[in-house]
Amino acid sequence: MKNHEWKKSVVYQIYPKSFKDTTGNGVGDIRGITSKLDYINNLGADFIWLCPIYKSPMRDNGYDISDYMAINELYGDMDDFVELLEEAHKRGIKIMMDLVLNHTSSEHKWFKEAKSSKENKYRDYYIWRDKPNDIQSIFGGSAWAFDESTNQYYFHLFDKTQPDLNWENPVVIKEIYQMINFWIEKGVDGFRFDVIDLLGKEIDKKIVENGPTLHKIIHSLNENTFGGKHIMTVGETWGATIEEAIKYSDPKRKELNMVFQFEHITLDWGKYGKWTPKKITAQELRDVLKKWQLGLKDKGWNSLFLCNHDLPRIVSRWGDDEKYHAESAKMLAILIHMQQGTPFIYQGEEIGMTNVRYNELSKYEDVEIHSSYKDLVLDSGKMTKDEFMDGVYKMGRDNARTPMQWDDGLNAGFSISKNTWLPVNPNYKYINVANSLQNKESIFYTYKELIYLRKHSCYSQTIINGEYEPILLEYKDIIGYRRKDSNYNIDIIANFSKNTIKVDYLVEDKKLLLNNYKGIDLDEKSILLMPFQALVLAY
Ligand code: TEU
Repeated sequence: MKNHEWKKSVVYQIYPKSFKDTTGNGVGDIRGITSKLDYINNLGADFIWLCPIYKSPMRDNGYDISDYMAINELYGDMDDFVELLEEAHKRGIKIMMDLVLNHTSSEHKWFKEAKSSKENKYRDYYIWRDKPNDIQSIFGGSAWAFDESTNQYYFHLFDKTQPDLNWENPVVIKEIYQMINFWIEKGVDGFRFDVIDLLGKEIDKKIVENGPTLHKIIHSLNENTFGGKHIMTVGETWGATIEEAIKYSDPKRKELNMVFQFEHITLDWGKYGKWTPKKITAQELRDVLKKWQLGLKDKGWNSLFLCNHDLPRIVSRWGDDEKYHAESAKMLAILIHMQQGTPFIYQGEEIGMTNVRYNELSKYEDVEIHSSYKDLVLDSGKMTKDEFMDGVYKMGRDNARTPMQWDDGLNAGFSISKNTWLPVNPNYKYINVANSLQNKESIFYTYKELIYLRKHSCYSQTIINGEYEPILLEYKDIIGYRRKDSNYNIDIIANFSKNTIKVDYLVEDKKLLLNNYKGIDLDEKSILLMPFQALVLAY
């Protein structure tokens, strides 16, 4: 994208299956998204990241694509998509597609052909070996599946119904260019590239992430498709270091506009990764945020997020979804959004949607939950079922995928169907959009204000381009930082705990831009921060 426009954008992520159902089948759809564009416009986001809407057997809810150039019938058709694009554009909202280039569905024509015989012209679109090595699937178990009819193993880093494409095959790469250009011609405005860091892998050497050909592949993608066009690009990178992130996002290298990296959000992963979470401290989080803010300064570009469709709800995770629901949700929003980078808001985050708890494993839909259960509980016995369920409640992906809570009516206003594909979180009776819009003190209006400050206020330049400097380092539960340029200083002070903390800080005549409590308890030299209190002061 030109003119550094990605630096000014705020993205709203939509998981179509759970956003809004207009047909009454219990599953969200494209027309549902179109019907809610005014809501997104009201919030102030100017980009939508649309999770995959392509034809798919939906084993991984669209991250298993069986035709990159067709719309999933569950969600509608190409006319619906074009209408969504036009209606979004009318409102100044752009649409970013989610592209899964690492793998397809095993239902994709390419894979069906590839599997039919070793001589088939599509065979080399995928990765086949006579003997598997010990690379593990990200969803648990071996990354190799045996194909009986051709007597070889194919490689799949995710589910076995998601075979990895062979990025060493130039014909595959050409097909992908054509497909991306098809969407560019349709008028889309951006791409989020799923697990982009896996494309340059060298399987026989067991190199999976950040392989030797990765940046060459991305640079060529840029040159042959979106480069020089009005397209925003984001790369999902689980294993990026600062150095890697700069490679992706330094504009001079002509790769992508920004990375979407997870170092801060995996800080609380424990022995068995996400399934055994541990408590995060303010210091750990502050250090990682600081590392990325300073590390990418003037060299690369980061996205700012706490939630997405793969992560639990942040208010339940790092806040307190009962006693301090609104306070902690607002504090987390302020903490993340006032940094340098492009903010991403995941549907429902702006109203403080929380984790869900179904009492049966069978009620969960997510493929990752079930394959990890098989791996960690049934096959290896590393965890007991109870321990695993605890992990699911805290960290499972379905926490983020429950239907969007629009109002306190049937199925939270998501659908008129008797059953929704995933049960609605019972707290929709009070946590819902209608309530949030009515209550001027709601979490929604904090997000709205954060977007307004970034995009339209006199502090815009300071928030987008200003320097970053950590402050108040002597307080172990406080995360504080200053943004500054020649016009303004903006101090962000967040209490990342349930304790009340006295902080030596002079408020004087600084302008209070945001406060998630009604007032500030202060004297001449200090402020008394309430549990999860967050302040933004400018001067
Ligand atoms: O996610 C990549 C990914 O690695 C996640 O599966 C992640 O490891 C996991 O959720 C954390 O426990 C992307 C998509 O965002 C995800 O929805 C897909 O399932 C995955 O790729 C496969 O396409």
